[in-house]
Amino acid sequence: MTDLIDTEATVAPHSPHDPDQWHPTACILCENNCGVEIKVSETGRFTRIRGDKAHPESKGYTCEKALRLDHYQNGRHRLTTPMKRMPDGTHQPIDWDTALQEIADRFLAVRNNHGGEKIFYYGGGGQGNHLNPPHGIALHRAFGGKYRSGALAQEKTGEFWIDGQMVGGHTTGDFHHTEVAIFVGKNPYQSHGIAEARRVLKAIANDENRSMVVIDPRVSETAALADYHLQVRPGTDAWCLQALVGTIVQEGLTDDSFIRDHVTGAAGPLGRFAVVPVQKYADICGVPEEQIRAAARRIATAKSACIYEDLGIQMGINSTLCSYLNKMLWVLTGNFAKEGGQNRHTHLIDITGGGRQSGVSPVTGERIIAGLVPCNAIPAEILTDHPERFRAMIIEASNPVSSLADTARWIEALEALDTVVVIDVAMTESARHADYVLPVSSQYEKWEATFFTGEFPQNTFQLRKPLLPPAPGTISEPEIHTRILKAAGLIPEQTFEELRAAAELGRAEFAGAFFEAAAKDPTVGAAAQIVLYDTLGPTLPDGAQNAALLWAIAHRVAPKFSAAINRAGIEGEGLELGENLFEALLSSQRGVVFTLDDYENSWDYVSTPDGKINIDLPEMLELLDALSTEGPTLTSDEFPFILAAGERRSFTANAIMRDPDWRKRDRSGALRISPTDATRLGFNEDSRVKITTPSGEAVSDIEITEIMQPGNISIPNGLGLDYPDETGEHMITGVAPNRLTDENHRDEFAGTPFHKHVPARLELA
Ligand SMILES: Nc1nc2c(c(=O)[nH]1)N[C@H]1C(S)=C(S)[C@@H](COP(=O)(O)OP(=O)(O)OC[C@H]3O[C@@H](n4cnc5c(=O)[nH]c(N)nc54)[C@H](O)[C@@H]3O)O[C@H]1N2
Ligand SMILES: Nc1nc2c(c(=O)[nH]1)N[C@H]1C(S)=C(S)[C@@H](COP(=O)(O)OP(=O)(O)OC[C@H]3O[C@@H](n4cnc5c(=O)[nH]c(N)nc54)[C@H](O)[C@@H]3O)O[C@H]1N2
Ligand code: SF4
Ligand SMILES: [Mo]
Repeated sequence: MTDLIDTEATVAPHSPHDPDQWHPTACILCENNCGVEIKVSETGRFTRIRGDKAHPESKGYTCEKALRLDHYQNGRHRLTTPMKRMPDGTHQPIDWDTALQEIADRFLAVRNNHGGEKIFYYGGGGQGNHLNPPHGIALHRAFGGKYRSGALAQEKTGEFWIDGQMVGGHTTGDFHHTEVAIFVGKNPYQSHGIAEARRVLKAIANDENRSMVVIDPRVSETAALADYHLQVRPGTDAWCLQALVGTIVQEGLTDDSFIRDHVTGAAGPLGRFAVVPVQKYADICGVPEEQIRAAARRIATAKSACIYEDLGIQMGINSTLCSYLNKMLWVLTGNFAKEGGQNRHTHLIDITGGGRQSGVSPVTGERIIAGLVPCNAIPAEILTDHPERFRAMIIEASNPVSSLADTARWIEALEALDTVVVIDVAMTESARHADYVLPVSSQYEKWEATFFTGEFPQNTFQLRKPLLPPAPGTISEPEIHTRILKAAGLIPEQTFEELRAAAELGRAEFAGAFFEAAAKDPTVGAAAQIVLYDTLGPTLPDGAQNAALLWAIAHRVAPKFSAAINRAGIEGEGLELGENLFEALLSSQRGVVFTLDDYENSWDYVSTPDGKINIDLPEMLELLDALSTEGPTLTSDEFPFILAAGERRSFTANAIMRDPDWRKRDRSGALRISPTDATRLGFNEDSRVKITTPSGEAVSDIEITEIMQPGNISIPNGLGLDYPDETGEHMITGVAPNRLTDENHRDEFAGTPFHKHVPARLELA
């Protein structure tokens, strides 16, 4: 096998090795990316992990998950050689050069025969690894690729669109300082999403002057801390939220001077909310009217309030409409651009694409929001004889067979493609259906970072150094993409050589040469991140080649956010500011504050034509008018339960953690059910039950618990993954949620799935 191991990948470890040294890095298991410090043994094990107190955002905080990251780094799932699928369906080792040349040739064939836009890119799903997708997207563009997607298009695109229409882009809540925190379908105690989440939640719960409003059908850990838990029936948020907003409008609790000065198009929405039948809608959502009214009054009369909405509505029915209604709670009460309110923020890369729609998908005509084809539409973009169908696919840092609706359809779709390439650390459920599987170095073996930089008033970024050399046989994504690009001959080697020579002279010389090359050859511009990696990259200190794209990013955002960058202590203006920002990002191994704002600066980032908040969104008002006045109707005699397929628990982390031993409790991820339902069906704690939905079935352990309301059942996300045991035999632990979900159950506007609202029935297995 040694001839299969890439020589460049087996460079000597950092030496001398000190097992007692703490290395600063970050946790990669959720979007908070808490700063941590790790001790690494001689054999590469993570022996100790603790929160990094010097990290400007997490300040030493972690949850229990970070402490067990060794299961990610050193699990038995790691791949160490590229694999190629053989005609008999098995995967066999192949050397890197052959694999990359074959991939290049096959993508060229698709481009030449059908057009580059038939190559689809799916990636960027990771919680800690965002340096790779820009390189993957660059490669995709260089081949003429046009369509792509990623996990955000199965959760956040509806909200992105609403924020985009209203204020020009993403908003964030100031939970550390707010008087009233509102969580809609969000359980930050487990899922985080706000820095130091549990500290913040407990501080609010323990302060009699502050309140928490939670809308959730379950008594989640967060709901248990709430002052107002509106325990809705699953899927009834559109009615509950209207009842809240209706109360605010009808009881004269709106902030009229704020609306007059800062809001455009209020008349239409206000007219509708003025006639909401609050009592009736309270009945539909199953929450006492007085409780809704009390929560509405508390929100509207507070000094400040802010909101976090998440999968409980974003993966539920009426999800884009619910996002719109949610935002009414902070707009109509004047809670924008202030301490404790909702705010716009800066970014390094705007992963929301400003929430803009850019056309529709080629076959099904679904809205493309934030540049992403709705995930639920992708199989239908492949499984058709439509001439515009996708023919090839690059999948990296994502596992769509496991993470997207309807596993069986996804497998069928991957099998139908001419060429599928999976780039991952593991032989995933998706990789099993790929023609080529390329093993990458883990996130602790390469320079990495995330672009979940969405904080306000201070925004931070952390560039992480590798703690370990690449695992034998692995290389990092930018190198993979560069080699495929070169194997396809998409940019002449001479261009790279000239740019490398310019980079040796200095960054000013490099900038001139780069723009000249891009003007001559559009592929240089299309593949800019790869070109930077291969030319500017080698000049960066400490081998930080993967971070070369930060140079372009720094120069792009410096003019946009110059005042905020200066306030963060990064000095200069114009090109000098861009260079200083780049240096600050490059040396941010414990995190750096790159922008610092005052609350009123939120208005600087509002990019609507009149600089006001626009709430006149005809598409949403139409949905509102068309909404049933009777409540949701997805259950039936055949499927009487509503299954929430994908709850966040203390040991779940999407599909990043494959080793079931990682989970300290609840190893198989039991289905949660109320005592009332369990008794009625004759289940006890030891029962194994069969879950049946219109699209699949599965067998699960159960946990009988008062936190579930009757009629609502819940399984965790991130289980049902394949993992080899000590003897090498493959085992699957727990239920794979997307064997039970349906691609057609999706939001009519943004195409986001109804994973929290799957009709189901249960019986003893
Ligand atoms: N531990 C852990 N943390 C994670 C992750 C993980 O895998 N594990 N994943 C990360 C990712 S990628 C994301 S997107 C976030 C998601 O974070 P969350 O959205 O907070 O997580 P969920 O548990 O999926 O859903 C939140 C709540 O929605 C409720 N819900 C279900 N149906 C309804 C409904 O009809 N209406 C309302 N209002 N609520 C409903 C559920 O009861 C649940 O308490 O978590 C992140 N953090
Ligand atoms: N039914 C249901 N489905 C869901 C959800 C739900 O609640 N219910 N939640 C959804 C949500 S919100 C999200 S965000 C998605 C996430 O789903 P995906 O976008 O598929 O992302 P992950 O599950 O995190 O998978 C990440 C992959 O990256 C690999 N990986 C780890 N490190 C690296 C690296 O450095 N480089 C590369 N190339 N690969 C690496 C891991 O092995 C894993 O295969 O799941 C979604 N799926
Ligand atoms: S999983 Fe826990 S430790 Fe890791 S980033 Fe999220 S909150 Fe922080
Ligand atoms: Mo997510």
